[in-house]
Amino acid sequence: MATAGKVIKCKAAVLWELNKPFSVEEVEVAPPKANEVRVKIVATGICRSDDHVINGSLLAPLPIILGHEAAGIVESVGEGVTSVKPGDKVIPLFTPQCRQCKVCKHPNGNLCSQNDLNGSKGTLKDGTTRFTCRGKPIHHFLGTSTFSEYTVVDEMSIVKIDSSAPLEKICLIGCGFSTGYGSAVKVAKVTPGSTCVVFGLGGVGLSVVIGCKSAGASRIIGVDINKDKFAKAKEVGATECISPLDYKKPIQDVLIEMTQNGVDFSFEVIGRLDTMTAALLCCNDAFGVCVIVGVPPNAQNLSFNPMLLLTGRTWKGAVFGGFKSKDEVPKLVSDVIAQKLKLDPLITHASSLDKINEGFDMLRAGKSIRTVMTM
Ligand code: COD
Ligand code: ZN
Repeated sequence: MATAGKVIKCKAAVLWELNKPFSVEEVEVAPPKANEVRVKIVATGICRSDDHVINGSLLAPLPIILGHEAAGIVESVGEGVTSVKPGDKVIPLFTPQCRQCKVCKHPNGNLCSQNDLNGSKGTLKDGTTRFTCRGKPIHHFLGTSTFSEYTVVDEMSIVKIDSSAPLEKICLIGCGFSTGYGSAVKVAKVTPGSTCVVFGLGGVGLSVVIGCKSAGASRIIGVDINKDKFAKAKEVGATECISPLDYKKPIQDVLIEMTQNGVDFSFEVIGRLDTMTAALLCCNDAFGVCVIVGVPPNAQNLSFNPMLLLTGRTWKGAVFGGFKSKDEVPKLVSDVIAQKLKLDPLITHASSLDKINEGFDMLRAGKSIRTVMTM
């Protein structure tokens, strides 16, 4: 490509300060160094976790280019890159898979030790950034930074996908869909005939519902304070939906009554301590499994009576649906292409990078599930 080895000037949405709108402006994107890949982003979704950075509940260094749910095409590669080449369709991976660390070598975990989720550095693996804007270095987000026409990622944070994949849909595999779906099928391991409850019916929560349904759950109860979310939840598989605002009793007591002593599997997909407690309490005390999917507010703790676990409950969590990203994303993409998995119900709005602030306003107002911006 004519741009290989050169700095690319392009448009990106830069977040300079917390609780301020993005500024869409020209940035310089340096060429990839060794073991790095420069990608032309084709489509990127707006996820609540990006908003969590803006409002300070997820810590990341500023200024920063956010965005972590995307699909694109490789523009150029640095020395030593072997798993992708220019022209390949790819998905950036906010949970990398280095294949060298203890977690990557373990059959079960997926939180590669090279992840930038905990105590975010905001750089690539070598500790530096490839973005500058108005002469200042701009941080990377979770090794992905997809709210930019071009981005640079480490090779461990990108995977080649089928060349026939529709990028404006498949981008949801980069976060929301996989996070929710995997939480049901891989983390909870939902069983046929079981009863499940999903707290929070946003893009991730709906993907949990889809996972519960595909695993054969016979009863899937959606819980949300916004009743506008119920129709879509039922469309993708919820058998009933309730709002905590309609009851005087705590919602866990309502659910325990509805299900004769609690559900088999519960999922918290909001990111609030009170609903995390309710999710734990509403699962059956002897065999219930509760999965934390939502990101809790920064530096807040829960305290609870250990008897809740001693009786037999399981309390667990995972990022990215427990999927080992480089290994499992291509298969998820193939399942979408084969129409075994459907992403269409999750995409409510199509937009562009110039309208990014409007896209976030719609998410905050509860009006959108997923807005996908095409570049
Ligand atoms: N009770 C019931 N429902 C509520 C409440 C409440 N008190 N408060 C809010 N809700 C509902 C809202 O009405 C909304 O429908 C839903 O909860 C939340 O949905 P969204 O659309 O705001 O959010 P999502 O689905 O895009 O994502 C939410 C997560 C919290 C799961 C998000 O942060 C996430 O993706 N976490 C995954 C963890 C992870 O891997 N993060 C790293 C990159 S995402
Ligand atoms: Zn996300």
